[in-house]
Amino acid sequence: MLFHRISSRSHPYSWMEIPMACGLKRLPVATTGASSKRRMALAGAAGLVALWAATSAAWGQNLPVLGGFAQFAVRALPAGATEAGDSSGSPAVKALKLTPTFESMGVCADVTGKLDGVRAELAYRAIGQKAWQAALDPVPCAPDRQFRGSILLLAPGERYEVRMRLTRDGKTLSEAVATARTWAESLPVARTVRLPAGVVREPLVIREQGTADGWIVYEAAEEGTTIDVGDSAANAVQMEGAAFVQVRGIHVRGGREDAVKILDSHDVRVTGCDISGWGEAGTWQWADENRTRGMFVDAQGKRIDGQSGIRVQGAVCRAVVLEHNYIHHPRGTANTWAFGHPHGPAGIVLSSTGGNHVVRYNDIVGAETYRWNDAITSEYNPHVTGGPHRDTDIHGNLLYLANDDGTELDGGQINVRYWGNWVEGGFCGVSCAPNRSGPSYVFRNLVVTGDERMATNSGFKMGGDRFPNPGVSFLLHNTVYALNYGLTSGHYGRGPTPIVSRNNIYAGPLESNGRVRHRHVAGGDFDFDLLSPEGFIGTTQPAPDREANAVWDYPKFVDAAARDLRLTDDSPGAIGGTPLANLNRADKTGAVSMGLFEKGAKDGLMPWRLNGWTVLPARQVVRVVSGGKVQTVPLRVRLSAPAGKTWRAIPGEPWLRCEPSSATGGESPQEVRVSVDPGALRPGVYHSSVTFRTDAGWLRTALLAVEVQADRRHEAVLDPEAQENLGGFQKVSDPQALGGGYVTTGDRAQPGQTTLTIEVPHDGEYFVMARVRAAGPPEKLAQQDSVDLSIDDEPRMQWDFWNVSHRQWNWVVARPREAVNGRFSLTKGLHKVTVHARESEVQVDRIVVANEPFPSR
Ligand SMILES: [Ca+2]
Ligand SMILES: [Ca+2]
Ligand SMILES: [Ca+2]
Ligand SMILES: [Ca+2]
Repeated sequence: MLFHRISSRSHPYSWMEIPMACGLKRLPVATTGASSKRRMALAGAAGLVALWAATSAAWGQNLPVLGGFAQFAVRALPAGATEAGDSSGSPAVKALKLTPTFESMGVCADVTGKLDGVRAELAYRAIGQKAWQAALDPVPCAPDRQFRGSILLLAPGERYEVRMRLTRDGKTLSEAVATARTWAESLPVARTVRLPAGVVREPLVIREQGTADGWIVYEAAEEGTTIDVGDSAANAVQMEGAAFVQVRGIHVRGGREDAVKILDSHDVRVTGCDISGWGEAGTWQWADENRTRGMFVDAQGKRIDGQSGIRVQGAVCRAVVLEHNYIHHPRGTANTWAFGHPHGPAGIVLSSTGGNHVVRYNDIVGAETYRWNDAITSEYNPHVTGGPHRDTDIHGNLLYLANDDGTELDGGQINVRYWGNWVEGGFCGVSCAPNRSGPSYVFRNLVVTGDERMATNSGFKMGGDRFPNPGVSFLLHNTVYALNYGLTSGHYGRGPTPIVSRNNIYAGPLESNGRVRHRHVAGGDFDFDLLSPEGFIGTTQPAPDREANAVWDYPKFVDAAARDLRLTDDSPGAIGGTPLANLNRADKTGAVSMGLFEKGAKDGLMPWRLNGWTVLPARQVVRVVSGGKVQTVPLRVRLSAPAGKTWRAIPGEPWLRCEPSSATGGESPQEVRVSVDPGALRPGVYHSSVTFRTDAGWLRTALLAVEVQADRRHEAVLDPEAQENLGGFQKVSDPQALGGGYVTTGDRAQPGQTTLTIEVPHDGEYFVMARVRAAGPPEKLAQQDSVDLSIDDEPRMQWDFWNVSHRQWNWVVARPREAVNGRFSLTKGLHKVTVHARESEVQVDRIVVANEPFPSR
């Protein structure tokens, strides 16, 4: 066997800390009677939590070191303690339950017997195959007295045998085998309802139920069906109490609240729909200082939030498949964190459902002025039933431009799998907080961050210990290209939460990017990742027991700007990963590539879709002049079976055009010329897109960052070190800096200021930029990344840079909450632009004010 199993060696994940952190009130209360009293007396608060019933992730025992991966075993009980429940006798699997999707199998094993030191192993094989394949070790989930795990990357419509073994000290104690078939791609259709061609103004309401052997399919007319209800109904499409129903290929427009609502329905599919124009735009408001400032409110003054392209709601909802949908241009947009938690539209919401869903191959595409709150969101984040809840797959999706999270997995996260997704633009990429029960598997995703202000918290947002027995989150083989942190933990409680991180790349455009902020001395099983040397915050770095086998270096990507995040052959991390069961294989030399792509991957295209369906480059930067001439950029489209025969291009903006806009595919790539008409665009950066759809329903979206320059640049440039009067700023001579020097706020922020007087030639919009750096240690960058800004005699505005390095100079555009889009209106004449010291160790090399957000041309 090519992979090794590896124990987590010397860093026990000490759950003994939980009660000390959170108090007795949150301990499990299931035990009663004399024995529990005795346990309490003997073991105290800490010992109680160490009972099997609460040691949901008690790994790190002295298991033999065999390789690179965490093993999970039930931890030994404290001396004198006894177990609750079915705790006597030899350990055994009482029931082995399999819950399939198309490509995964959730495994839950109820176990009995005396379990301390017991480990479970999982293996699988397709019926008819001889050899068992190893899967990742399942984890003990104490409150349910279960071992749980997932088998990944299976074939659809195939019957599999799954074997669980309980072992202690390498000896098998009990073994159980169960079989189940993964979901088939094709549906047995009893009846097809053809919808009328053209525009239908009535909502489509479905309360029907088919059967497992006879689905009912609602399908668009050959010529196309648009259901456009405007504001006349809450939803354009509504399923209520439906079952074994598919809705396919329709254009969905409007709906006062959500475009598509699936309420208490099971075994339903929404396939290949084009969904836009729902919800309420609202009014942006400023008046209410505390509650709604900076948010969009309805006529009653209420914040608008959670209006979704597709809403799945209610405990009856199970086995809901949302696939191949193009979800875009809601009526509203979300505020940024400049005004507190974002409120606004979502692409998909999973709200308190029964779980076991699949969300795959959707393009949830925002635009510069149509930002998601979360592209895929959970209701309600702290509930076990929140979000994907359990036995759910989210894969192969594009999630573009959220002001909060690309995806929330928040909730139970019981056998939730998230892979092959491309998250682009977001304050956070993927939220895994809280993980109430676990385990969840987040693997081989591309996460690129940056919200509307180009601000980032982190690529992965991980939980804490607010709830007892948090579940394990596996982060495996992801590539995080973040502007700030690669990962932060401690959300939902400050104490530790179980994370297993392997073979990930945590990086970004600056060398300080991708830092992992995991505060806790205990907990967190991180190893074999590629991190920047600035990297692991919250412990001695590199800690001997954490990231012991990491590569502390900067990756070399094929073309990060084009979002080809493959590693070059000579990049750090091209070897150095660890073999993982069910997920990778070492090559002939024993090497495993870190990050999202295997070595030798044919293209760097995300998200994971069918072979033979590519649109490249995945992203490009286009420079045009405001009011100027049309600029054309090429895309290469390749389409072959089974992804479809023909394709059609859908520009994401009225100022984009594609030539040709449709064609028949073929083996050789076709060139599509995308023209950008900047005639009506003000100077600025516009995150936009072109989406391609094939006749078989497959989507691909290419991203365009359009930089619109001013027709004539007007700029004022200041080297602050050349100023006479700097207040508390100190001058530093440095031949590497522009103009031979810079100013710094020093180790303590003194009241310093530097003023640039500019003559504005015309009334208009201007941007303020600065070339900055932070001098202090990288773990303190967050305390070294802001100044205040004032214009003329107006009040000061806080200017957070969001992205600084301690070594590299970086240009940042001011986007304070008073001007989130960076635009300041100035009238013709003289103006004073003043930068005031605010935090320590901030270095300012140059300040530029220009009528476009580019520091130079
Ligand atoms: Ca949420
Ligand atoms: Ca969120
Ligand atoms: Ca700060
Ligand atoms: Ca300078």
